[in-house]
Amino acid sequence: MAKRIFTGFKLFHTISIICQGAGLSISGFETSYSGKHTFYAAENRALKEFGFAIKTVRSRVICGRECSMDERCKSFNFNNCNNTCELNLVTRREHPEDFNATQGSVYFDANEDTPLYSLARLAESSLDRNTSCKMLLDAGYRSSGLYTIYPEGFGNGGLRIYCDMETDGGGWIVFQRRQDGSVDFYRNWAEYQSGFGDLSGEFWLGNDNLVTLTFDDSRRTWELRVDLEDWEGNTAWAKYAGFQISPREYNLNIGQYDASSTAGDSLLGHEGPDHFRFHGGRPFTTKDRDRDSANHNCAHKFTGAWWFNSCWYSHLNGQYYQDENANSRMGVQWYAWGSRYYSLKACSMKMREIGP
Ligand SMILES: [Ca+2]
Repeated sequence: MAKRIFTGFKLFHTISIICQGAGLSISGFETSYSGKHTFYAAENRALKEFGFAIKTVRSRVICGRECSMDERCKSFNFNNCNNTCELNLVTRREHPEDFNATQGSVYFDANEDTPLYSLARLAESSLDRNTSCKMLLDAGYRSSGLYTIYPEGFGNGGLRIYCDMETDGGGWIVFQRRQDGSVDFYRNWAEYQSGFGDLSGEFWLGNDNLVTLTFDDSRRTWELRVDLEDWEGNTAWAKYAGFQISPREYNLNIGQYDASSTAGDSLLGHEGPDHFRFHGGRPFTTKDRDRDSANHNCAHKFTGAWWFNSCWYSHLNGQYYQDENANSRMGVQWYAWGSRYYSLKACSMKMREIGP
């Protein structure tokens, strides 16, 4: 591939803030010159490193015509400030790592999904101060892994997190993971409060962090997703429309269960004889702090920690076994998946920002 043929452009580094708001509302336009082309726009974006021609033109429409006249041109960047038109050899889908947030630039190609990647407003500071995995994803980061985010309440150091950028559209902050039993989850209140484990492996992000993310910043709302895997390699998931952990007792506040989920609902609960085992609204219980509704301590009895009721329909912080631990209630459990006692091979819990 002809990668990085032309790397001399420094054009977009000098755009001033004056250009803000200059974006037009066109999200797609047609230009015809030896055939018909339709281009779709992503505002405040540019594909870097693959330009093969640059010129100054009167408008984005002219720039589109220039692109459609040259068969090498697969996409282009138009700069609202100085009317420069940069023609590219590739598209953002081929090189997502070079598709960057760029103030005042508009990126065009023939893909009708492209307008979804527009950045409506782009404060200078937000370029490297994203506050969630969803914002990182929208800014062009497509690889799952470790990132630092800067949400309100975490100060200049930010919060180190693992972003899942692949599952269900990506943009998820992972806050719990089990996969091999390498980390002990039978821990006390203070440890669950601050978090423990290894963000790249097994871990709990920490109840105080969950409160700061979901409760303290009331402008933001979150959805919750749980991913499960059994010992035969089957997977399932469950999703909830809301997710918030409240301060002090760390109650689990969750919204509606997504009926298209494959794992069944083992959190929110329902009317009926089993309602006392569900978790919606319940405070958190650890071996040294009993907030469950049983006359004993459920965390102690099941060697874990959870939003126990009396006691559980799920217990993803239960003791890890190297097999399904058949027919036992001990283990990493999600009862609704097949309505059975079964200790899972792997699971993760993640949250994603909803809305703008
Ligand atoms: Ca109790």
